[in-house]
Amino acid sequence: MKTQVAIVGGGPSGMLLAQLLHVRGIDSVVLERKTKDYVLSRIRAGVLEQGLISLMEEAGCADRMHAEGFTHNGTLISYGDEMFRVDFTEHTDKPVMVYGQTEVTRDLYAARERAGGPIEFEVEDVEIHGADTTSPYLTYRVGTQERRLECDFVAGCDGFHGVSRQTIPLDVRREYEKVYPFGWLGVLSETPPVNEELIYANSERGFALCSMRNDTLSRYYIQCSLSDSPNDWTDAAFWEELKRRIPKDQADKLVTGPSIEKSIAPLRSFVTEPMRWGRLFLCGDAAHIVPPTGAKGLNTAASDVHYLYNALRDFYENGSEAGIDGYSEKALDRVWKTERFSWWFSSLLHRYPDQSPFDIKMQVAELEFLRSNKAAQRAMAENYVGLPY
Ligand code: RFL
Ligand code: PHB
Repeated sequence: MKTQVAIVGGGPSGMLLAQLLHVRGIDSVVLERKTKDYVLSRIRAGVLEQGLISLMEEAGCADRMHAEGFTHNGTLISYGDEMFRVDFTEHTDKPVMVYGQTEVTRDLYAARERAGGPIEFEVEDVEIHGADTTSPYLTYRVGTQERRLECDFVAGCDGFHGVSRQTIPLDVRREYEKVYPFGWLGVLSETPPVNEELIYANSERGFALCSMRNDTLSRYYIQCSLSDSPNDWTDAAFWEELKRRIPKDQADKLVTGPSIEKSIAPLRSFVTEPMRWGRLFLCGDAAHIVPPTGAKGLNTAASDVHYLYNALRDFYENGSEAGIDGYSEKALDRVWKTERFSWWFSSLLHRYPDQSPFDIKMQVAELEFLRSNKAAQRAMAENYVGLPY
């Protein structure tokens, strides 16, 4: 089999890239390790920046998002019983949209199917060959069948545990990592959200986040120990703990109910450099991870897709290699800025095991500064709604 762009990974990065390329008449084949049902059962991100919204529009996949997504003009931040709001539109003119990653991915799959674009599911043993030549190819297995895919370019959109990053030789790759000493326990429940905007809560018992998918579906998170398992937490224990971490007036109106999904995510900051090796380009979680505080993971994946899609267009439409040559540098420049914001916002809101009373005073002072200082709010809002591409 032969294609122009081989895409490893059918998560949101891979599917968005495939659909954008399709709109411009550039062929791709997507290879996905799991089944479609499995990919669409993962509950992850919930907040979309304008950049991703625009890319979904350009990909022709934005109708349901615009009909069902919710525009949010600000967010709430609490510490103890204090709560304040950062207004995005006042400071940046840009809102964000609440629309689940699961739905984004579902819309992209539907578009791919309508377009008849090839996707191979349940592929195993994917190997990328000749990425440092002008004629790379992939080998992989589906069941007992060995297959080969020849291509001009490989997009490594296979997430943090994929093969693409590992294909870049160790003497070329530099990795930067920070592992946080806690995780997030997340619960999805068919209950109305406690508040119409998200609440990021710093409490002496640890961080909590009140988020949502729509008027009847809520998503809540609490900071937990890395040694916890979701089964250690009954629904009752989860609700009890959440209520203790958010302001009392919010806790009093929280509607609880059975969880329909419960999972624990570790928190990590990670970047690999460079994001390009020859004709292999890394996109999204394959190249970088942020802690979810600030909702930057999916959105940063989308900005990579933007740079790569435009670089490939420039190559196929104008014969220019400038975009592909500049891809890694451009993408990394924005990646490091979102790494900084996610790290800062995580540091502001979580309890750390080795935190001293002085460190806690610093968190409170920073929260009070943010509460009262318009310039600080503006900096926060600019990062939250998404830095320009
Ligand atoms: P994904 O989604 O991991 O998709 C990679 C795909 O590649 C497949 N794959 C392979 N396929 C073929 N061969 C192989 N060898 C393969 N190895 C892997 C996998 O099966 C998978 O389908 O990466 P992608 O596309 O780069 O997308 C990144 C986002 O999923 C991620 O950044 C976000 O979910 C992070 N994130 C959030 N981001 C936001 O922007 N806003 C949020 O509100 C937000 N909340 C979150 C989050 C992530 C969370 N977890 C669980 C880590 C909340 C949570 C709890
Ligand atoms: C979510 O709704 O899943 C969500 C929202 C905001 C975040 C992280 C996760 O910062």
